[in-house]
Amino acid sequence: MWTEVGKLMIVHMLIMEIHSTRGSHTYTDCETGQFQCKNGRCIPTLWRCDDDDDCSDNSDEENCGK
Ligand SMILES: [Ca+2]
Repeated sequence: MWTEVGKLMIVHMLIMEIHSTRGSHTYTDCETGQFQCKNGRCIPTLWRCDDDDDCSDNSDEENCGK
């Protein structure tokens, strides 16, 4: 018979499970050396501020200190 604490533990474990399966590869995480566009795309940091719209939303050409 489940106690209230037991139920909470089960729910907690399920939530952690969902987090760990999602966490490995979300579109919000770029690898080291990559720049994340506002649309979530990852491009090499070298492509930032090169006067070319690599993000398709021009966010890699923003805040370039022009
Ligand atoms: Ca660019």
